[in-house]
Amino acid sequence: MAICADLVFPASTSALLREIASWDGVRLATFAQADFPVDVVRFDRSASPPVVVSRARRAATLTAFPASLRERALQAFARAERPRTSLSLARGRKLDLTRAPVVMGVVNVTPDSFSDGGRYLDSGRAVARALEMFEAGAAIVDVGGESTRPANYGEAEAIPVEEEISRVLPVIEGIRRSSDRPLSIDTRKAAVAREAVAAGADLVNDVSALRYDPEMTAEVGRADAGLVLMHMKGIDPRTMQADTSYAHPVAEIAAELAAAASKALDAGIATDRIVVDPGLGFGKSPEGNLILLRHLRAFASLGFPVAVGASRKGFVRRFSGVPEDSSDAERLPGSLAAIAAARAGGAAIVRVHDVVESVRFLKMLDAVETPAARQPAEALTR
Ligand code: HH2
Repeated sequence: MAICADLVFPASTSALLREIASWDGVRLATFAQADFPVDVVRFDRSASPPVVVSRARRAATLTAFPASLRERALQAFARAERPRTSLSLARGRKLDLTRAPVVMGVVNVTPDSFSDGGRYLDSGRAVARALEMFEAGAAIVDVGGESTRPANYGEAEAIPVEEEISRVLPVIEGIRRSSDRPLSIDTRKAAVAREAVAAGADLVNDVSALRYDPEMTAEVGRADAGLVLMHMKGIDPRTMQADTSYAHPVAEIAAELAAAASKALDAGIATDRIVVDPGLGFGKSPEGNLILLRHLRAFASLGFPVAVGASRKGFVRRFSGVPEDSSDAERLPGSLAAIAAARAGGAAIVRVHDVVESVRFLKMLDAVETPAARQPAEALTR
């Protein structure tokens, strides 16, 4: 089954529309301030120009288009607006997404991850860290045994599959002795995914979107696990930053994610098990990451929940104005700002290192946006 990559880009200001126009050649001159907010529907593999629709007058505007375009646009709107209330995981479990975005805590059992490398190589410490994250409000914890950092942090060491398994397995088993909360395994390798799911992982987070290991698709299908398809330019983190140019950043990345999702569906992985992730920092320029965050909403048109990982990444450091050798604490304000952007763009999952702070940050945003009548009484009297 082919997933359609026609995308709806909501544009609430003329500056946003101008940015979209710079990729697509939308004729801006035809738009007055009164037309905002608008939606731009960009048709994948289509010679026709993008369709720009005033949101307030959507139905009337669409009837003016030829039937074939109207039908595709309506389907893209329907996919973009479809509520995603849960994600199906292994063993019949579910990740509740009704209060999205939920927090995915990161535990890297590696000596060399760019931000927490070496801290949780000891399995006891990694287990304790994961349990602390659940305690602090993480909905899921992502355990990884291989660094996929870009080369500017020093080339990540390619590690044999046995080594990766020996790092993550005791951690997953250790967590499972104390908790049955949702667990994810961050790996590109089918053998690691198999062992991790057998030990209790519920979701496979593949940063190569099924392109690194030819066995991975069948493995996830067999395991009936959830699957995060993350976009990376190429399949090698060591060279992914060599060329970060895209003809149309959002559309190109979305088309590759659509192809990966089609491959998963063809292998029998159900729609309600799949999450897509634009892969911030994985073959993206600093500005490219901002474009992806700014237009994140468009990825919802693929019809799956969207995950975003900006935590402590290089572009966050750069744009929040902290030095290259900055501490975790110095990177935190930028990481929280990226969470706010991901939330505004409809993200279902935010992948973070600082769970306590991220959960509190999201709680505060929720409180501000929740009318008093719907706030818990306890919060109102404090
Ligand atoms: N980022 C990293 C690793 N895995 N998975 C998803 N779905 N999305 C991401 O953005 C993502 C990811 C890189 O961060 P980290 O795990 O902290 O670093 P390293 O790869 O050096 O271990």
